[in-house]
Amino acid sequence: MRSATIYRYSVPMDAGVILRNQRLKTRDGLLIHLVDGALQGWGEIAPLPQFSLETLEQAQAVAIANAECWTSGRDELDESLPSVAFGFSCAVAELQQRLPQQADYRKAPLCTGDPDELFDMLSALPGEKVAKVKVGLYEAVRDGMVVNVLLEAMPDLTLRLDANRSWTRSKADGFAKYVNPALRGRIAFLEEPCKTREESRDFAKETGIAIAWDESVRESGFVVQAEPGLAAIVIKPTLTGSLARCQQLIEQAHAAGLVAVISSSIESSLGLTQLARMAAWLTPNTVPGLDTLDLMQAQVVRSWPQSPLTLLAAEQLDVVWHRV
Ligand code: OSB
Ligand code: MG
Repeated sequence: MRSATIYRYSVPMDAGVILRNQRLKTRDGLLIHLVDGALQGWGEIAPLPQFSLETLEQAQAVAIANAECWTSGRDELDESLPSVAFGFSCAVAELQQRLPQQADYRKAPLCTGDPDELFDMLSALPGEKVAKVKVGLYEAVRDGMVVNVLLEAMPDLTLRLDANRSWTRSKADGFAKYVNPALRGRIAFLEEPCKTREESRDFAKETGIAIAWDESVRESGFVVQAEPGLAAIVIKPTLTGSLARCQQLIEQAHAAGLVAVISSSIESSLGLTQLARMAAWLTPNTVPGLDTLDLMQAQVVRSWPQSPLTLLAAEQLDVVWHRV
C-alpha cells in the first residue's frame, strides 16, 4: 500500500541574500514523503526564484499530479519540470534504497574576498583547500587583485570562481591582467566569465585560466564535450532534472575528461544532505559546491552535521496534500 504527503516549508533567509538583483527574503519549497509498506523516501522540490523557469505553484500542481499517480500504483511520472523531477526521483530512489547513505559533507566555502576570514575558514577544514569566490559583482580589476592576494597568501589554496556571465571580454581581460600568470593554474575554474560562450572560450584560450559551464549546461541544445580551456561542468540538480538525468550528465562529463561539480540551488538542509550523498556516490573525487546552508535561518526535517541552525520537524510544516 502506497501513501504520500507533500509538505510546504518557508524558511527566512539571511538579510543579504541577493539573487540576480532581487532579494530572497524566504526560501520556499515542497517536501515529498513517499511510503510503500515498510519503505519510505523523501525528496525536495524547491524551484529557485530568478533561476528556475517554473514557479512554486506550477511545481506544486505537477508534484500533486505525480503523487496521485504514484499512490495509485503507477510509476510513470511527469518529469517536465526540473525541480519536480529532481525531488520526486530522489524520494523514489530513497524508497528503493538506491541513494547511498554515505555523504560527502566537504564544502567549497563561499568566500567574500577577505583573506583573513578565508584563512580561518580553511584552517578549520580537513583535506583539500578549495574555496569559491563570486566575481563580477564589483570592478573586474578589484576581483583580479582579490584573487591574486588570496592565491599568494595561501600556497595550498585552489580557487573556484564564478562570474555568472557578467563580463564583456574586455572586463574579463581586466580581471585576468591582475592575476599573476604563475598563480593561474590554481584557479580550478572560472564559471561562465563572459556574456557569451564564444567569448568565454576565447578568454580561456588567451589567459590560460580554465573555465566551467554552469548556466550553459541548462540551455537547450547543450552537449557535454571537451573543449580547450574547459575544466568542468556544474550540475545543479534542482535546475537540471531527475537523478537519472544528472547521472547521465556526470557520466558524459567524466567520459569527456571533465570534472563534474554537484552544486546547490539553495535547497534546505534536507535537499542539501541528499546532494552530499549524490556527490559521495557519483563524484567521489570532487568537492561539491554546497556551502549555502548558512544563508538560511533554519534547517528542515534532516540536519546537516554540526550545523547550529534549529531544525524544523515535518510536524511543524504545512501539509499541502496527503493520501493514505
Ligand atoms: O551562481 O552558481 C551560482 C547557488 C544558487 C544559484 C546560483 C549559484 C549558486 C551557487 C551555489 O553558487 C554554490 C556553489 O556552486 O558552490
Ligand atoms: Mg555559477
